[in-house]
Amino acid sequence: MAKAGSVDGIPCLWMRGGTSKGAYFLASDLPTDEVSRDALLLRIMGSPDPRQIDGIGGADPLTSKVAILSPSTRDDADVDYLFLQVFVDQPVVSGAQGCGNILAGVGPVAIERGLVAAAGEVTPVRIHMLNTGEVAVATVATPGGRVSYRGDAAIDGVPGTAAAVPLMFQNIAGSMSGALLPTGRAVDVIEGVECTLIDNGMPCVIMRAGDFGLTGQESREALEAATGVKARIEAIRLIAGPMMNLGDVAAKSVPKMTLVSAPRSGGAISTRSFIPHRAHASIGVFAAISVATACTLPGSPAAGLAHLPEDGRFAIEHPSGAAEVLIERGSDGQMLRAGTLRTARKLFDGRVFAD
Ligand code: NQM
Repeated sequence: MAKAGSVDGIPCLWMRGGTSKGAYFLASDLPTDEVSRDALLLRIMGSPDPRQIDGIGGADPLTSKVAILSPSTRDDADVDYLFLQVFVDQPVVSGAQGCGNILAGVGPVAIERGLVAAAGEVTPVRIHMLNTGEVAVATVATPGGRVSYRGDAAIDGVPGTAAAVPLMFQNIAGSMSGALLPTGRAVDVIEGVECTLIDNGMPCVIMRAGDFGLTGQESREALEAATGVKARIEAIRLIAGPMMNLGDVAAKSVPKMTLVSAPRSGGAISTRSFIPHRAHASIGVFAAISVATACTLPGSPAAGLAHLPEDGRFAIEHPSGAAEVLIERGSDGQMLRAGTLRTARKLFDGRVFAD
C-alpha cells in the first residue's frame, strides 16, 4: 500500500456525484491522524488558493470535495462514508456537514474498491454517513457484476444521461441540530427577516427572496455580485448558527442559506442557495429535502409560496432546473422517509501526488 504523501502517490477515484465532483479515497490509504490527513487533502486539492492551481480541486466549493470510505463499523450498514469539504480559499477541511451529491458516488466506489460485492443487476449499498450518523441506501446498477455508469437517467445541472442512483434516507431529521426545528418554531425573525431554521438532513435557513428585494430568479453570478444582500444573509447566518445548536458558525459551512420564491416551472417552490458564501449552481440533496419539508410547515415563508404536490414528490426548482425529492410523513406528521434520484460517473481512477 502507498504511504500518504509518498512518491508513489495515493490511490484516488475522481468521480462526479450528482451535481458535485470529488476525490474518493479508502481510509486505509490516508493518514489516521486528522491533522496530517487534512494537511494532505489541502495539498491534493490545491487549497488555499482561489484557482487551486497546484491541486486537483475545481476552484469551486462544489468541486472541492472528498469522500473517505471504509468497511462499516455498524451491522446495519455495508460501508462507512466520511464527507470532507475542502475549502477553496482557506486552509480549512471540514466534516461539519454531509453531502448528498457526493453520496451518490459512494455506492459505486464501494463496489469498485471491493468493499461491497455486486449482487445481481442492481446492488443495494447501505451507507453509514459518519458526518451525521444516519444510514442511506443507494441502489447501484451492476449488470454482469460490474458497476455500470451508463443509463438514461437525467438530473438537472448535469448534461446528458447516466445510470440512476436512487438514494433513500430515514431518520435524518435533526441530523446536526438535534431536531427538525431546533428552535421549536416554524418561523423565527432574525434581523427583521422571517426565517425557518430547519434540519432534515442539512441545517438550512429558509427565507423569502422578496424580503431581500430579489425576485428569486437571479443567476448564480448575479447573486454572487450582490454584496449587500450577501452581507445581510451572513449576519442572519451568524445569529442562526447558535440558535440551531451549531455553535459559532463563522468558519463553518453550515447552516446553508436558501432564498425561496413561488415556483415558475411547475415545481413545488423555487430556490437560490448560498453554501454559505458562494451561490449554489443548483441545490444540495439534503438542502432540497429540508426545503421540501419547510414547504409543509403552515405559516412558514416556504409554505406561503409553495405549490404542494399530492404524491409527496417535490420538484425543487433551482438555477439549473429542478431536483425532485420524495418526502413521506406519517399520520402524526412524523418524518418517515425521504429520497431522491441522482446519477454518478467515474471520471478518473489513479494515484494522486502530494509531494
Ligand atoms: O445538501 C453543497 C452539493 C452540496 C451538498 C453544499 C449536498 C447536500 O450540492 O446534501 O449535496 O451544500 O455545500 O453537493
